[in-house]
Amino acid sequence: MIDSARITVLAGNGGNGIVNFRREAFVPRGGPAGGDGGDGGSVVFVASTSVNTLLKFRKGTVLHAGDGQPGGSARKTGASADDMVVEVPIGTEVWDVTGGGNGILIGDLSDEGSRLVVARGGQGGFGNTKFASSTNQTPMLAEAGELGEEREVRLNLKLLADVGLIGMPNAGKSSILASISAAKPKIASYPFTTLEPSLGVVYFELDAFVVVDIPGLIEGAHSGVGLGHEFLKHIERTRVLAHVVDGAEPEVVERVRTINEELRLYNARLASTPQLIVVNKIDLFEDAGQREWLDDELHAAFGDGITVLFISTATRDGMDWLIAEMRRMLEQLPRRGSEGSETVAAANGTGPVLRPQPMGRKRSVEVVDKDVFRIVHPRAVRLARGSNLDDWSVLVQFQRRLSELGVTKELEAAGVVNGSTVIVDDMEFDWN
Ligand SMILES: Nc1nc2c(ncn2[C@@H]2O[C@H](COP(=O)(O)OP(=O)(O)OP(=O)(O)O)[C@@H](O)[C@H]2O)c(=O)[nH]1
Ligand SMILES: [Mg+2]
Repeated sequence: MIDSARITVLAGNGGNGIVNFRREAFVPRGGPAGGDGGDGGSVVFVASTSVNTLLKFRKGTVLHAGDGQPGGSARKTGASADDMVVEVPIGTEVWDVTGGGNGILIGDLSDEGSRLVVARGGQGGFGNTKFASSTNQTPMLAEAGELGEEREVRLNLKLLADVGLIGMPNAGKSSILASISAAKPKIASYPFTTLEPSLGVVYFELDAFVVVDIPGLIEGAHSGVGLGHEFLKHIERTRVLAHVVDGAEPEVVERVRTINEELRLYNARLASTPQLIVVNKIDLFEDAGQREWLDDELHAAFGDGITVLFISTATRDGMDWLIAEMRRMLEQLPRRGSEGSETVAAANGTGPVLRPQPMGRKRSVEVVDKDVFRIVHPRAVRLARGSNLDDWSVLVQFQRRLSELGVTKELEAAGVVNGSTVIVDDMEFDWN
């Protein structure tokens, strides 16, 4: 059972802005007309009840959102890419492990419809139209699109069980879990075989649900007798309880009643969780009448409305029926987290959006060496990448823009003087 996965997410790059001029008769260069690039798509996770496992995130999975298109002539903005929306199971934690180690928790998708922007798409670059001003009618600058974010993330799924298997030791709870899911709990003919809870995913038609098997309960469990007490908390949030009882032992009704009383004493809410009575080991019944007689007794004791199933994990008698009944009961109950208007709004895409905090503002300039400086201001870098700085007239405009961005001031504060070497992206020029 996969409950953890490590994948790469790549947001789309923004499209480049372009340098372009309107064509007019007798005018060598009409007004600037270079359009902006479109935005790159983001990778967005949405918590959904339609997925229950992380199985689709196989090792080496790369989720890659599309790139924005470059700008066009006549001020046409390039098309933005759609966000890549990926459904993940409710209860998925997203850890950024790009920097190694345990990583940083960037989101916890615990409610249906909650969204997390895992990697933000790059913004489109400005075309030269955006750089026109009263003093510069022929702007030669354009920005390259911003690169989309790239992250390594680990997904952790905190499995919340839908159905809890409860009952006295040796009733066959672990045998049931092993029979209906791929889980391999320890099974043995003595009480207290199960020492801690185990989970299994049960696939039914196109759906799946999670079942938890806990250690056997005995009288006094609520106050710490036996092993069960410590584990009752694991069934507090299950939506259905399957109460397993060994039908071949005497006093079936009494044993069911004892356990129910323990649940009530532990937490009154547990006593009202919908329950299904599962009478196991019917292969050991001596006469056919035993089943009918027990059925009557259980209904007389716990009401006509209670569902009683007779099964045998040994012969698999009634097992399909058991799965179908668990599914039916779950279907009749509200989905976990689907109560409340806030989550309903979230399901409609208007709910809270979790977004990783952007890093604090970074510096614009780095000192590389004595008298060598690098401009790292993101907009300046994109401008350098999107413009032809080999042309001195473009370089002049670029330097003016650096001053507007406040980069010049920082360069000077860092010690740049006439003749210093300034590097931006993969270009190098002398400062003056
Ligand atoms: N004859 C028969 N034996 C069964 C059946 N189901 C389970 N058993 C046996 O009953 C014993 C107990 O089964 P487990 O599944 O370990 O019971 P449990 O309820 O998980 O027990 P604890 O973990 O101790 O609480 C094992 O020896 C099983 O092989 C059944 O349908 N028929
Ligand atoms: Mg067990």
